[in-house]
Parts: sequence; structure tokens; C-alpha cells
Amino acid sequence: MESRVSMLALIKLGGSIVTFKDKPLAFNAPALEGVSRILKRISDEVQIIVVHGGGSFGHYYSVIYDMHSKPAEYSKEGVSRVRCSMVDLNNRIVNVMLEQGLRPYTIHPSSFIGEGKVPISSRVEELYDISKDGLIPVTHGDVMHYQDNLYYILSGDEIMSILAEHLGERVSVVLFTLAVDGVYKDMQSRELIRELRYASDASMDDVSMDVTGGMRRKVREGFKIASLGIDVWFVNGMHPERVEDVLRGKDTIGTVIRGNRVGREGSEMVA
Ligand code: IP8
Repeated sequence: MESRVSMLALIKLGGSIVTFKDKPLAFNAPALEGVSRILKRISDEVQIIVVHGGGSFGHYYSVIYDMHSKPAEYSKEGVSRVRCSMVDLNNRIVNVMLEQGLRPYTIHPSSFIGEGKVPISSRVEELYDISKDGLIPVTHGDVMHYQDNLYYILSGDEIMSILAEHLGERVSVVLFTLAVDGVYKDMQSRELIRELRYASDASMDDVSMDVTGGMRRKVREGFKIASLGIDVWFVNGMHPERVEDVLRGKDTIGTVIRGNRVGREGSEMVA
């Protein structure tokens, strides 16, 4: 079926939106309902792919079992528990989306990222095809098999980069939803950076219970994606109308890294 729309948005639902980060295994249904209502309003005009984080599900167990993004021989019980919690969280998310009239379609990352963390192009294309059909592919950060006895935690932020790299110029905009207004200059003044040109301008202070690098990781992936020529937005998902503004190409309260306008310092930034 040919696409009815030409705009493709990659949207990350941060763990701090879909869960209460400080409370183990606490799903934040109201926050997700808010974002879903907005997505519903715009889903006929925009093709959407959703990636969600682990919040107080995946991160909770990753911390308990000392699991990280580095491939290693982690506790098998830990691997099972992290995976189980992410499948559980994903299921709750797609059920809320469905109730709000959206048509989510879960695709676990292990179906398009293979051994050795190598993306499988044809399977990434499948996400695109499914979004073109009017469904919303929903994928998520997860614990992944690396090779032999090695496993690793894959951040949803990194999945955003993988998708953007593969889908290239078909992606119109990339949006990370957070539980804060965007990227701050520093956490004391909470001065919002409206346009981020250099990673060194941003505060990387972060919340606890996050094994994949929190804001630092998001900003790093943001610069990677922007270097592909795609605008990357960080907005407060608790104010879902800002998500709508971005998807309608309007300015809003948040931080943007403009595609192609990335300073050297930004693109060289590492975790
Ligand atoms: O919250 C991590 O995804 P993120 C997922 O996007 C797990 O970094 C399993 C902790």
C-alpha cells in the first residue's frame, strides 16, 4: 500500500514518561495516555515509529543484577528478569495506545538487531513498511544477546540512532520525550537551551537508576542523528502539546539540535 503521508517521525518515549522512575515497576499510564491522545490527533498526517525506554522496569533489574551496555557474562536470572520486565512494560504501553485509538505493533529489537549488535537492514526496512501501512511500530531498549555467553543492555536512545542511520532522509524529525523541558545549561539555574550547538554547553547531571547513560547518552545520540541532517528535539512529554508542535513543524518549548548544523565539538562528544 502506498503511503498516505510523507513525513516520518521517530519518537522516543523516555523511561521517565512511561514509568515513575523512582518507584520500582510503576507504570505511568496517565502520562502515556496524554502522549497517545496527541499522537492520535496527528497519526493520519505523520508516519510514526515509537521507541520506549526501560524506566523503573528494565533499569530496576539492570541495577540489581549489575548489568550494563558493555557485553559481558551477566547473571542469567538477571538477563531473564530484565527481558521479562521490558516485555511487560511494552505490553502495557501498546495496550494504552490501543485504547487511545492508535494501532501499535510491537517489534522487539532482537528481531532487527542481530548478534554482535549488527542491525539487519531488511528488518529495519520492515519497521518502515509497517509504519507506512498506518500502524505504529513500537520497539524498546532491552537486554540483548551479543555472542556466545555475552549479553548487553541496549538503550532505546541507541536504537533511535540505528533507525535514523538506516532510514536516512526518509526520517523528517526525531523527538526524545523527557520528564523535563529539554536540555539545561546547568541543573541549578535550570536554564533551558533552546538550540544546542555544542554538547559541552549542556548539563549532563542526571537522575539515578539508569545504566545506559541518561541525558549524556541522549545528547550523544542526538548529535549523531543531527549529523545525518535531521532535526532532533528534546521536549517534555508531560506537556504532550509540545510533541504535537514539533510534529506540525512549529517551534515549541524544548531543545533542538538542528540537522547539519552540528559543531565539531558536539559530534566528537563521547559518553
Ligand atoms: O531506558 C534501557 O533503555 P533506555 C532498557 O532507553 C533497559 O536506556 C533494559 C534497561
